[in-house]
Amino acid sequence: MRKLLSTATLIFLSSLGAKEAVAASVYLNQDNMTVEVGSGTSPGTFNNTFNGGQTINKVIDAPSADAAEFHNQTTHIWFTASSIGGGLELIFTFDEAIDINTLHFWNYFGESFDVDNIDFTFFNNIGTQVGSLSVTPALGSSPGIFAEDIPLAAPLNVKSVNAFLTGSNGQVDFQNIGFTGEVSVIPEPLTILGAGTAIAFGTGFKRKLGKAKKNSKNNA
Ligand SMILES: [Ca+2]
Ligand SMILES: [Ca+2]
Repeated sequence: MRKLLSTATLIFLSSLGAKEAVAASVYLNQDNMTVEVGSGTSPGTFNNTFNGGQTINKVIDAPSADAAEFHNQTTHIWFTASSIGGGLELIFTFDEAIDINTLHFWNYFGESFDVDNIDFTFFNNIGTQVGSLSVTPALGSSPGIFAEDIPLAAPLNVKSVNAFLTGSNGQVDFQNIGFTGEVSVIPEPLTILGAGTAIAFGTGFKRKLGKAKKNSKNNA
């Protein structure tokens, strides 16, 4: 029986392994996530951020993690908190659950306006908080601003991320946020059904074996 059960377990694990093997690295931007300004944003002003009908989407429009962006009115976000400690809250929602491993952050290049701290909170696909951590991004490059790649020890199976961005002087100015991760490997109902069938089969087989043993004993 133990042998049969472990065979069923092996089938189950190997099906998981097969899925992990095909999991590809994915860069998250406006193509596979959304962003909105959170209600936790402190009192303050967005300055020129939304001039001319521009939207918060310009925070996730970098086409790749290594793309350069130039600081102008159409590319950056600038928020000024009314008091020190205040900040901008952004909520990112992924199309599917992701195991995030890297943050890409295009910061402003001057200390008077750049982002000094980001508090991240992570949520799973049913909206339960699954972790949090803080990062202190470096100053951006100039004139072309490239992303700083920061390893994120984020929990697995993240569906949405809350980011609270602050500057020590109340200024929050940056170009983009992006993430890299892998699509989470969540066992599908069919896989679980398959494993269950294998276990049931094992139990039935064992019963049959027991019966055969009994019969041979009787015959002896
Ligand atoms: Ca941008
Ligand atoms: Ca600063």
